[in-house]
Amino acid sequence: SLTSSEIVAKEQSNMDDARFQHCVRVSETARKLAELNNYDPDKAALAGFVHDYAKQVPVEEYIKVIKTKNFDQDLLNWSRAIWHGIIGTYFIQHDLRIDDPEIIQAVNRHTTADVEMTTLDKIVYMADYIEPGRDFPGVEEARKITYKNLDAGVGYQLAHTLEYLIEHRSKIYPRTLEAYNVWSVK
Ligand code: DGI
Ligand code: FE
Ligand code: FE
Ligand code: FE
Repeated sequence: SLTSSEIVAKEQSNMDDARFQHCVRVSETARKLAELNNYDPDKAALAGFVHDYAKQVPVEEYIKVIKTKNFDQDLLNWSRAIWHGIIGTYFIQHDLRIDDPEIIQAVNRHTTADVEMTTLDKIVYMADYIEPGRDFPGVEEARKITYKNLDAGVGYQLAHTLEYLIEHRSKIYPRTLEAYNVWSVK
């Protein structure tokens, strides 16, 4: 496996500085959420750090990986917003040599969430949403809810993401909708 400074160097060279700083803040926020929810803080910090490793991988490279690496071919109908979590795991395993199945699953689920979520899945999903660089209407409420109750944070984020996607007439990934039905519906 790679040393942590090798992981940091690879990550830094795979994205611009704004994205790298976001990953650092998600890592710190994930560590905090782990401490509050009795989860391994170092593992949460690593998962948070790598979660967007593949965010700026070129479209052509994604298409090649979907076609040659046994991914569901329906993924060709989506875009980088969906790919960088689900297929991002391929690049994290291949380039960063991180194989921990809990970390890989948390990255896979970090954009869409899922019907079943482990504590680490929830930590990464919420740290990405509430890290201190985020600034959108409702982020303060999201922080307050999430620091009090991680599950309630997941429900809050899914409902607001669905509202946002519908408002912009964006295509909803079925897993996002299925997760909303589990975590947000009263
Ligand atoms: O990678 P980040 O920007 O840090 O955050 P993220 O991985 O949570 O991605 C957020 C974006 O993903 C946001 O613009 C909404 C979008 N997204 C989430 N669920 C869906 C989706 N986009 C589409 N088209 N469909 C979804 O179901
Ligand atoms: Fe992301
Ligand atoms: Fe997210
Ligand atoms: Fe992110």
